[in-house]
Amino acid sequence: MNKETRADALIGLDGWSNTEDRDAIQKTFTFKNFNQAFSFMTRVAMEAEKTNHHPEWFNVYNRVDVTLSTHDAGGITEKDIKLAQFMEMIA
Ligand code: H2B
Repeated sequence: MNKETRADALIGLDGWSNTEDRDAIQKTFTFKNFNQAFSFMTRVAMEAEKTNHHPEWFNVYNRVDVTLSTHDAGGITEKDIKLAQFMEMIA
């Protein structure tokens, strides 16, 4: 995905930014508690399986750090933007 396309996509994705050290995007989601965070993760997991596109993430209590990249492509693709949009829709 070229720089312009990505920049445009990021404008519509609140709180998402480019990862420093690799071609990926990231966001930290903060919820009220663990239950809310894990519910979010469960819904994202269903979508990930459906679309065969999976997040890298790290959870501590109410926080979920998400990194999205298309491993097969070695960088960001439309699939990552779609998954980020899905996360925004349900968070
Ligand atoms: N998820 C992500 N984020 N990137 C991929 O390239 C990818 C994936 N590839 N989920 C899929 C699974 C692939 O490994 C399997 C074999 O279809």
